[in-house]
Amino acid sequence: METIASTPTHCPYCALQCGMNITPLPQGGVEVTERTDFPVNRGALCGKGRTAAEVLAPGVRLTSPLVRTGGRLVEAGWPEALDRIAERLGRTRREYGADALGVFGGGGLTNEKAYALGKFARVVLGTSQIDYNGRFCMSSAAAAGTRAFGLDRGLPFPLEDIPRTGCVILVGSNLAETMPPSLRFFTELRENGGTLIVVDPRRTRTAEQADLHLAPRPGTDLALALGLLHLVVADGRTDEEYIRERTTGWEEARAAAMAYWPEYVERITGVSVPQLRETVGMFCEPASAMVLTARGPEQQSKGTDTVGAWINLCLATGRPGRPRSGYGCLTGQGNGQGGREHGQKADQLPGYRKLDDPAARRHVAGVWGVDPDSLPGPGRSAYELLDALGTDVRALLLMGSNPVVSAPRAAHVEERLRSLDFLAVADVVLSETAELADVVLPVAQWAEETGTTTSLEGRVLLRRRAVAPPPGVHSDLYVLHELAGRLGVEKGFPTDPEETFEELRRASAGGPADYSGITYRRLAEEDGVFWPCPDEPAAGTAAAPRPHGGTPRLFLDRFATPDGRARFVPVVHRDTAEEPDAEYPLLLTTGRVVAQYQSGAQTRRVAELNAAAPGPFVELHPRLAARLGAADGDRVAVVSRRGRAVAPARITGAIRPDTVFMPFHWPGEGRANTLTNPALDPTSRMPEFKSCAVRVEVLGALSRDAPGAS
Ligand SMILES: Nc1nc2c(c(=O)[nH]1)N[C@H]1C(S)=C(S)[C@@H](COP(=O)(O)OP(=O)(O)OC[C@H]3O[C@@H](n4cnc5c(=O)[nH]c(N)nc54)[C@H](O)[C@@H]3O)O[C@H]1N2
Ligand SMILES: Nc1nc2c(c(=O)[nH]1)N[C@H]1C(S)=C(S)[C@@H](COP(=O)(O)OP(=O)(O)OC[C@H]3O[C@@H](n4cnc5c(=O)[nH]c(N)nc54)[C@H](O)[C@@H]3O)O[C@H]1N2
Ligand code: SF4
Ligand SMILES: [Mo]
Repeated sequence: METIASTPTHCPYCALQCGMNITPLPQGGVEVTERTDFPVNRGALCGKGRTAAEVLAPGVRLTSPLVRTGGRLVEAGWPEALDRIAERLGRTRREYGADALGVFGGGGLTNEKAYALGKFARVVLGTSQIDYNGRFCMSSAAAAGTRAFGLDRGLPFPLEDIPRTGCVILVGSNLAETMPPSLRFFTELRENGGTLIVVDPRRTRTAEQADLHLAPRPGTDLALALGLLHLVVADGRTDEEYIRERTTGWEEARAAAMAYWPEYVERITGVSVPQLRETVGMFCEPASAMVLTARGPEQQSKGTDTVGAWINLCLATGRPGRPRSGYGCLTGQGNGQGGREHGQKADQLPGYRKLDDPAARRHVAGVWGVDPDSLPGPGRSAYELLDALGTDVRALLLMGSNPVVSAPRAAHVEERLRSLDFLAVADVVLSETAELADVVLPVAQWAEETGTTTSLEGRVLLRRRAVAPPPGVHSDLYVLHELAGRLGVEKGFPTDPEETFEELRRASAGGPADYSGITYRRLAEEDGVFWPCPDEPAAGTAAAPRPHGGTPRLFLDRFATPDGRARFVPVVHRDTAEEPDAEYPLLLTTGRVVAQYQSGAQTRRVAELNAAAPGPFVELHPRLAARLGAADGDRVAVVSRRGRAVAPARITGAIRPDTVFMPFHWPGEGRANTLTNPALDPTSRMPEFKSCAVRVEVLGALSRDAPGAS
């Protein structure tokens, strides 16, 4: 009997990038099986990864371009669809100038696509108006990491260091649901005698694993970190030698923290003084310790300073750049790390270079074969770009995001998208955003095309093509190639991912995220390569040089700042942009459930996942529910200054009584982002997804109120 070869590859969804095998089935379709040899997940997959192949089915995904005709989206051929896009982009540029063209990308796109999209915007369209959904994700941690260490790589060490450290403070991550196979590292940490502290306003599945759970009021992590630093200083637990030799700016940061007396911090955060003291003891006692943050403290209008405060705590206790120690951010999307390095961000060029740096412009323009002066400057951040649609920005090309569901103040964003002169969307499914488009292009998916991603560890991985896409489907690189040609740029947009990667290597060479020593050949043989990996020998002898091995652990000798020292940043606590008041007395926070991914565009199309998580809900504490007169399952309206969302109540003692929680995976009346506040962090331009003021109204239970319903 013929055996069909299976292809080792990686999951299409989150930043853990679990290894999996894909085997084509004789009857059509593919099977996903575990792959035990990949060290990060060692065969474990969550339900999303296990069922990912269902979205490849022709009935589920798009297989023909759609062009709006007489108000409706109707099937069309590729040449017609591409001609329409090129013609409309060209016309808009002639009438209104290049900055009337917008581009919106995504952290799920491979490195090759993110690179090509950024180049397309700057070289073909000539617009500065490009940004991407990573701005909604880890941009605050990225900004704080760059400020303190001179470099942003989410985790500066591999996950395998976690079980061997002494203590981890996990701030606002629910990884038991958002990256289930990674929980193993924390279980092993505790088995090895280390301790886990979880900071989350909810007692999540992750918090249940912790030795200590702190449940602060949403948006107060900054005060919490300052209070812990105050106690570290007061108890004489600072590492003076480390501070002297490896940092600058301590005096100012220390002075700023000294105002945060434990009792004052207890009043702001709701975390008790004994718990603060216990945390400091657990964190300072062992020889090694880590702080890891995720979206809880980061998606705040003070996210950058909040992460900065946690970094200050790590620096004062001598953690970063020491073995099995330091600060890390748990990046979220499949290529959330690589997607922020290669130029789809408003202020950035490939290799994590800065668009306003003359040397960076010269280098990249040289690789691209264009005049450095022809490259536009930095543009608007994601929310500001979406907010400008229909006014300054009149035509948009969108690839790899579904902002109708995932952007803050989503009803307004939807209205802005509708007001565009022209919207083109490339997607694998007809997302809620694609439904608004003038042209929709059906693109290939992870199992159907080769490309690289960079995981939350900074590990560059090869995702391999295992099956051919169905007829009628082309890749994102083909889309950019064809549009570039139609807009007069014949060269420089190959459809082959490896050819694109070869150019990315050269563009990134010498930059902070240097990929020049990484090749597809190497990635096919190794379990990924950690950047930076310059194209120069780093080991072996002069006679027998060996290629650079990549950099699993950063900062061991020096930080990436000009003087090699980490920088303390003096930060102070500030209120949430919208504090509760008489009219809106509660705080809403938002997040995820294990069975749905992001805007749900892909996972809402998988039956097993929908059965597990069929729709939105509102978590209410029993005391709050009693005060409101809400019973479990009652329909409740959550109302903010931006709008109203309706979903069933889920009553649980796992949440603070002053806080309500909604997952954001669904469109329609239960869309959490109808409510959220687009107040932006001044540095990272991250919106405040994790706290806004709301009130809850009970609409009544079908079972109790509606006659005849039961
Ligand atoms: N199942 C699933 N997995 C995913 C995703 C998904 O959509 N679904 N998305 C992926 C992506 S892109 C990302 S970014 C990651 C996100 O991964 P996580 O950051 O783990 O996800 P969230 O649920 O957004 O937020 C984590 C926790 O923050 C808490 N929180 C809310 N407000 C605050 C606060 O003010 N302070 C603190 N300390 N905590 C707070 C919430 O209660 C929540 O439990 O997940 C990735 N993995
Ligand atoms: N209230 C609230 N809102 C949030 C968050 C929150 O915690 N709370 N979290 C924010 C965060 S962290 C994130 S990352 C965003 C994510 O939100 P979105 O940016 O909406 O992310 P996805 O839902 O993953 O959308 C990706 C889209 O691209 C398509 N796609 C997948 N692969 C490809 C590809 O290779 N090419 C193309 N062209 N398309 C592809 C998918 O089908 C899908 O329609 O949501 C943010 N919104
Ligand atoms: S944890 Fe993330 S990478 Fe792993 S299978 Fe689940 S969604 Fe995929
Ligand atoms: Mo994210």
